[in-house]
Amino acid sequence: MSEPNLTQTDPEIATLIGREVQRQHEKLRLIPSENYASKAVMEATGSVLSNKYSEGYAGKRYYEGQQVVDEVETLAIKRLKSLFGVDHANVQPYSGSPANLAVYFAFCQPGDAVVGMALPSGGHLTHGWNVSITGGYFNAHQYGVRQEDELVDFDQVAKLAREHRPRLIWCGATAYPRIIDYDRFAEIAQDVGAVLVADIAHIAGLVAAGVHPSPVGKAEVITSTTHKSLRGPRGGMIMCDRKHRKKVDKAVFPGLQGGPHNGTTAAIAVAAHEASQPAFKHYGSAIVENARALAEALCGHGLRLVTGGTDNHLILADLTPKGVPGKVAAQALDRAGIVCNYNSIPFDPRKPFDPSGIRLGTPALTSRGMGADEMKHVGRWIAAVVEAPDDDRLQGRVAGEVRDLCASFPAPGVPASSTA
Ligand code: DSN
Repeated sequence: MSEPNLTQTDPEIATLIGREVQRQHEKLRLIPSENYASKAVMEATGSVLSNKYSEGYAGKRYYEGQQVVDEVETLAIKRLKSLFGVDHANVQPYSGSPANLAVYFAFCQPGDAVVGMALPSGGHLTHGWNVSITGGYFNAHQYGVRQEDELVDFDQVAKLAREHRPRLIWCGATAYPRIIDYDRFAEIAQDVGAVLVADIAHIAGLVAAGVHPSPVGKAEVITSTTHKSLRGPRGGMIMCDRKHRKKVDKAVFPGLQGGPHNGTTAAIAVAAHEASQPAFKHYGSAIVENARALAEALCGHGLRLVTGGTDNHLILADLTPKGVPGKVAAQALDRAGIVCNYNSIPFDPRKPFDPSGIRLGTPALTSRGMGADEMKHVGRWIAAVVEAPDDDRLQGRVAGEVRDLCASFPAPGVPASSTA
């Protein structure tokens, strides 16, 4: 008798996954940190490699049977080194937060000073925000953006660096729609002898495609997730200068983690291969063009965008002038088939769980092959729903139009839906 499949073994979970398949087919996924990984990436992720334990690194493991895994991990590292032009890559971090924590462990003692971007200005929790372990165990000083133009306040970065002489300066963001100026950050870090760490989680795909400046040669350490604009599996990585290799590897294992997730490692290798193809350059450009087109459409419909627009994959809309809280808008949009997240804006007078903004991004829509024409429709739908978040009939009508649009743009990596 053949082995039972998921539907036979656990129909409840199989049904839930089926519903998620349908959701991913028929909704517009505009959360900027989400994407559709390719079928090849999904296959590698769910492969037999995840049955294997491999604590250690290639050639130096604590378990036997690494004939295949050693080659897989070596290939992933080689491909990332070539894709980003770095000396070293560690592909074992389970995701972005563990990657960042490993960097603290490699370079800092508890209580050491660090400088990072504040969460409400667009930074990540792990860049030293107070509710994160990174804000609790280290002496974290946070910079923000300038009130007048909502761009990184480099005077504040320099002042904090001079005052506190941090071990690490973090740059990179999760809700910042403009180019990160790595030269300015590197200058400040050099002046005070700090290690500059660039967290490129959101923009890794844009960097790989050459449509956002690369931090290589400016930041000694670069961290990232692998599943956002890079279109890899859910995972993390750390890239660094040769001189930091040992420290970084030791911090990840045995410092912070046990066995790497080998299916993920293989899928990172696949994603790095895909990102090295000429088509990925077009993909990266299209993400940015789509974000610009969506930003223009939203501005045209009277929405206020933080910094006035975008240079990357991400848009932060301040809904204060519309008198609609971000959460109310995000929930109404979800009912209309448009999925985004509510988000704080710089100097937000509202609380993080009920902030003034929504955050939108174009990587997933671009993976479906949508372009500037589609962004105009999306912008119109978003503006209409935000104007009337209680209008159920409008949301139902938009959800239908969204479903029709999605039907013409198949979602990569998502199996055919039985109902879509
Ligand atoms: N949670 C991610 C994001 O949505 O930006 C960052 O880790």
